[in-house]
Amino acid sequence: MKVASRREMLRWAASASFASLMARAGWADEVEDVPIAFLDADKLKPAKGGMLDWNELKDWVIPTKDLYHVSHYGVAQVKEENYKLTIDGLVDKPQTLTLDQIKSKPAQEHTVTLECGGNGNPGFMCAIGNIKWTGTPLAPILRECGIKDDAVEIAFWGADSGMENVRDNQVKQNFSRSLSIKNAFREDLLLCYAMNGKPLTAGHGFPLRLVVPGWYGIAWVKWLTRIEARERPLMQRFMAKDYVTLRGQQQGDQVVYTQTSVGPMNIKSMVARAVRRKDGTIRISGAGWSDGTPLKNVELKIDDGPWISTTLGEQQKYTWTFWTYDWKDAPQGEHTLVSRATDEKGRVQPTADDPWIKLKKTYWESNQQYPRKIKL
Ligand SMILES: Nc1nc2c(c(=O)[nH]1)N[C@H]1C(S)=C(S)[C@@H](COP(=O)(O)O)O[C@H]1N2
Ligand SMILES: [Mo]
Repeated sequence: MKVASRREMLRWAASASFASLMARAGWADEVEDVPIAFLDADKLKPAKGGMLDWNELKDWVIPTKDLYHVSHYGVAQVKEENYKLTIDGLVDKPQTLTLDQIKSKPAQEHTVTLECGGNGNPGFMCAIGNIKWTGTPLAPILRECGIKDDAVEIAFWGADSGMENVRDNQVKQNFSRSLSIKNAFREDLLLCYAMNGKPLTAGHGFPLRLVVPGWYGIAWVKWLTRIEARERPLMQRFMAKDYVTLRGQQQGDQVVYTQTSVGPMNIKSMVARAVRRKDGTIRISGAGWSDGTPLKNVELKIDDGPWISTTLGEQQKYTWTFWTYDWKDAPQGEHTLVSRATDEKGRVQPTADDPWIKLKKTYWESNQQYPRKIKL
C-alpha cells in the first residue's frame, strides 16, 4: 500500500468511510453506521449505472466505472497506432506529436472534479465525479510552438464528428471548443492520457483529452486530435449555439437577456448520504464545489429550521469538498434536508426560485439548491 500524505490522511479522516473503517477495525466504540434511505433515492439513482450514485458516495475519488459519459457524436474509436496530435494555425512552429511523444513529456497528476454543464436538472443529477487525471501540461507545448501575436484563441478539435445545419447548409463538423489565449495558457490545463492510473477508456476520450480544471465538462474535449491557434473566435455548435446559457437579469424595470457560452463552474452542493451512528446521531454528508474558489462554508437546513454550519473536510483546489453534520436527537418522521454552499468571493448557491435560476431559460449551469427527503 502506498503511504498516504498528511493531507490525504486529513481528508480521509474527515470522510465517512474513515468512520466505518475505524469501526470495522475495532478502533472505536462505534459499530457499522446504518445507512438511511432517502425517500427520493430512486430519482437520484442512475438508471443504468455508469454514473454517480449520490446515495452511495463515500470515496472522495470515485471509480472510473461510476463516471457519467456525454458524447454528442457517439464514441470515437481512435487507434493508438494511427493517433497524432497536430498543433497548427497561428504558430511559428507547427508540431505533430504521437502518443508516446506526449507521454514522454513531464507528467502531472491532478485530482479534479468533472461536472457536465447539464448536471442539476431533473433526471440528470449524477453527471459529476472526482477523478485523478494524468497528463502533461498544455502551456509548455503552446510556448514551444510559439503562438503568434494576432491569435485571439486556441481551438481544440475532437476526432468525433456529425452533420450540423447552419442556415440551411448541412455540413459535417468535428466536435470543437475554444479557450481564450489567457485561459489556454493556465499552467494547470492538462493533455490527459490516464484516469485513476489507467489509460483513458474509449468513452472518456482515449487516447487524449483536455482537462480544464474549474470549467464545465463541455470544455474538456475528448479524442483530441488538433489544437489550433486562431485569429477569429469559433462560433460553432458547442461554443455558441447548443451549450449557451440564456439568462435574464433585472435591470431597473426591464429584464435583460444575455447568451453566454457555458464556461466556469458555478458554486454548488448536494446532500448525499445519511447514516445512523451507534449513539443514535444521524450523520448527514455531502459534497460542495465551485470554479476553484475556496468554499467558505456549506450550510444545512433541516425542515424549516435555520441554516446550520457543517464541518468541511480538507479543501483542494478544483475538487469537490466533502462535508458532514451530526444531527443529535433527530425526531422520527419525514424531514427535508437541503444544503447551500458559499465561496470566499461571497457567491451563494441560489434557491430554485432565485431570479438567477428562475430567469435562466436554457438547461445549462443549473446550480440551485436541491432539497432531499428522508424518513427516520
Ligand atoms: N470530443 C468530444 N469531447 C467532449 C464531448 C463530446 O461530445 N465530444 N462532450 C463534452 C461534454 S458535454 C462533457 S460533460 C464531457 C463529458 O466527459 P465524459 O464523457 O468523459 O464524462 O466531455 C466533453 N468533451
Ligand atoms: Mo456536458
